Amino acid sequence: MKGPLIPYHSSRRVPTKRVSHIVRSVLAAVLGIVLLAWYLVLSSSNELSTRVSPIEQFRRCSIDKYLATGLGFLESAERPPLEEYVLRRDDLAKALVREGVNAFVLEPGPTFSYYVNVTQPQWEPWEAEERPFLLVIRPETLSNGNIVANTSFLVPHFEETRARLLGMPFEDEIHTVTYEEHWNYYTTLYTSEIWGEVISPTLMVDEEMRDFIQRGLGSNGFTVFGLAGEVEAVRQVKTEREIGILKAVNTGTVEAIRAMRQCLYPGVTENEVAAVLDDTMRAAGLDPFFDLVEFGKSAALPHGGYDGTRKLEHGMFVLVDVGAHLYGYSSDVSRTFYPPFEPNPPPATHNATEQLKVWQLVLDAQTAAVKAMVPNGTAAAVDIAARDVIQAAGYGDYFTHRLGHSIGIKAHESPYLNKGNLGAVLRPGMVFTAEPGVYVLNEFGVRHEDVLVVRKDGEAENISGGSAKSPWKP
Ligand SMILES: *[C@@H]1O[C@H](CO)[C@@H](O)[C@H](O)[C@H]1NC(C)=O
Ligand SMILES: *[C@@H]1O[C@H](CO)[C@@H](O)[C@H](O)[C@H]1NC(C)=O
Ligand SMILES: *[C@@H]1O[C@H](CO)[C@@H](O)[C@H](O)[C@H]1NC(C)=O
Ligand SMILES: *[C@@H]1O[C@H](CO)[C@@H](O)[C@H](O)[C@H]1NC(C)=O
Ligand SMILES: CC(=O)N[C@H]1CO[C@H](CO)[C@@H](O)[C@@H]1O
Repeated sequence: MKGPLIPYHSSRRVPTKRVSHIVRSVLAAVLGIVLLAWYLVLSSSNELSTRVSPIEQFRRCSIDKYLATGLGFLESAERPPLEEYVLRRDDLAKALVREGVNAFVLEPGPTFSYYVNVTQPQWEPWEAEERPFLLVIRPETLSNGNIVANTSFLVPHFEETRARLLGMPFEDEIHTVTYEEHWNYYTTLYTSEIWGEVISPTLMVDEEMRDFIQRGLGSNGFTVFGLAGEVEAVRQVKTEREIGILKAVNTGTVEAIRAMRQCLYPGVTENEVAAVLDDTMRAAGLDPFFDLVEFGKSAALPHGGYDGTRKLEHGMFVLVDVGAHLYGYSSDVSRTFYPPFEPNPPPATHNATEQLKVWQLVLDAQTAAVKAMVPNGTAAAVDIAARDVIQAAGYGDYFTHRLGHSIGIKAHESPYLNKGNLGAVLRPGMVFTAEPGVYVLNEFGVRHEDVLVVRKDGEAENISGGSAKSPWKP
């Protein structure tokens, strides 16, 4: 068919047939290029996926297994609302009345964050400040007889606005007592109107209050007492909201270990396992802050000491002790187990008889400790219950540390479970780790660490995902 000619300029006259031919060639070329590019991309990504390093496969496997649990443990956690902070301060006010002191005074740190939700780095992003920023909580008896907290802050004048901008959990504006830098700020606090009729106020200070501030208060009219009794007990006894967060973060940490374990392979190093375990926890929004991974004889040192380059081999126990944060609360759990490639039972060449015996012994000791974790029992009795089991089996000298500690905002909080702590009496709502261990130098180490809540009736409640079942089911 003869198409119309392009009129007007002869040099531009090209027959349609030729046009469509050119278009077709161009299209074919473009298509060819696209196909080639597509092929190249596909083949290079194939090549990439076959080139994924063992460590990267390990990481993906661990995170996938963790996510496959559905992360249901997160459901028990919610950020403490404003009412929770009001409740904590009012409980403190009642404790101050019982202890007969006029105020509790503290500076930024974990206890400060417990009462007013500001962490030390939030107030002091560079370093601990030499200018005191003090939280002063006084009990006040209302006309109906209720005792509530009345809170003030001692703050440098130029920092007053910054203190208000912290948005601390109070129903009303915060009350401040301000000082200029050339003043004696202890006298400023002493002469402030907050003491009303009280002539010579008595203060209880937090255990983390720095010495120069304690002495400053003590030599400027106040009588200063160290943290003790009912005041200390306020933060030791956890609310159900706190227990909900502790349960989520501790169960989530154990579940991460369980997921990671299924992906272990011979030759991986301790440091690589720690990095993958950290990434696994991050996949659930947990924020790891320590991670101890020890293979074989590394685990004979309870807090590590080797450089983390030992490679995983058949017949080795893996000991993991790890902690993470969620909503400002800590986890701290340990598991000792075999990698998935260790046959059950292990072959005779793996010399596992003693390891297996000790694994069960440490679990029995943990179970005995949990049974002793009852209201009105002592911290010492819990430690002794576990220690007796290990001693009776002839391993007493190999259980070289205390049984455990309380846990909350900090991983290690008072009361501490050691056999000398006869003065600390357990109360419902206290949360403890139970972490007996046996360490045979240059051979191996075993530790099982769970987190438990002392309950009013019955056995302490495991809030770390249930205790270990076997070296293959940690
Ligand atoms: C406590 O602080 C956190 C982090 O800054 C914040 O997300 C949360 O809303 C605060 N809680 C209250 C009750 O103000
Ligand atoms: C807190 O104490 C101050 C000083 O004694 C007083 O003026 C104020 O009314 C008290 N606040 C409350 C809410 O009771
Ligand atoms: C087997 O393990 C024990 C400790 O559990 C150790 O004393 C012994 O030397 C080991 N034997 C061999 C052959 O490795
Ligand atoms: C613990 O001791 C207190 C005070 O002595 C007592 O009131 C309470 O009933 C005791 N609780 C248990 C569970 O024994
Ligand atoms: C649910 C569960 O497994 N609870 C356990 C928590 O850990 C302690 C200590 O081993 C056990 O005694 C509980 O049975």
